[in-house]
Amino acid sequence: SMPFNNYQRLSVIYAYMADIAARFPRIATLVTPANSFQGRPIRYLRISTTNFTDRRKPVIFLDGGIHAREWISPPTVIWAIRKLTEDVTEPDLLNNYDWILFPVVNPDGYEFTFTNTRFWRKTRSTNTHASSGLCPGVDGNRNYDFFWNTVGTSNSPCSDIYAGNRAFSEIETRVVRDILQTHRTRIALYITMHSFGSMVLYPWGHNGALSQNGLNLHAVGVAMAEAIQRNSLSYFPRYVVGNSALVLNYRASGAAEDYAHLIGIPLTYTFELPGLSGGTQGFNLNPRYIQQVCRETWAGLIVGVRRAGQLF
Ligand code: 0X9
Ligand code: ZN
Repeated sequence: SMPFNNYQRLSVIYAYMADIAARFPRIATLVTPANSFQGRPIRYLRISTTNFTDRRKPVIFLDGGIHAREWISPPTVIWAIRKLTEDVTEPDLLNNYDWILFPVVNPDGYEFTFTNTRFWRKTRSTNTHASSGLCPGVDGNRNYDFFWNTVGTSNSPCSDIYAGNRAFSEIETRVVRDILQTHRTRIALYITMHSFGSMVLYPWGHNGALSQNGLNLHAVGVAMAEAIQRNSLSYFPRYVVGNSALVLNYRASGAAEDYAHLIGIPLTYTFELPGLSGGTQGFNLNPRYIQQVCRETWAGLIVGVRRAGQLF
């Protein structure tokens, strides 16, 4: 089973997902919708006690690892896989919801942070811009078709917030888009896992305005953060809940949580998971805290999923 005492390479994560699909064939289905720019499988698990056929059931969609260096993100999604298969302590979450659990959206970038550059953020594509090869990579979280490349983005392929040469230039974001579109009317809750900052963020991130569903977004966000806090450690930062642009104090267009909300998903969030230091060291959360962050994040998810179900 999955070791949570350290950050794991993609091969270990994929082996765990394949093992779960093999051991729980009636519940878990491994899906490989495409290969990454560099040819790695892009992979997620569908978990359902009714084979995704009950259209009245809400879908919960969690993704991680779109930003390669944010290593604490994938384990929190993998933990959810564990809690819905190997270690079910909330059977209602398994039985009353269908799940899409996508731990590593950006496998090329993720592997690059192990083999080359620890603080790499973007994809590794080179075919979408002029200086191809010189400065690879697009910021996946600026690549969605939501006021694409209008604010908090860059046209320079060398920038860490390069938006790409068009919306959805990246196969990795197209795969997430296709999941969101396919299950648009059934996804009750979408959360994209990032680090760091201990924040629960919701739309709209390009201008700081609240959406029509702002009251529910805030109420469910606060409920999740309070549950996380109750299960956290005294020396972990307190979670802050609010609009993405206001809490972060910067505007950014083309983000996943905004796109998902735009197409009609009522509850969409970016979680900024904890980091215990500033600067890039915030991405280097000591592996001794992986389990702690996974446990407290799952506590928040339990609350969020049940609330999403009530609102659905
Ligand atoms: O800037 C981002 O993409 C996210 N922060 S991170 O440090 N993980 O890169 C925050 C995204 C917030 N959402 C919106 N701006 N809509
Ligand atoms: Zn991020």
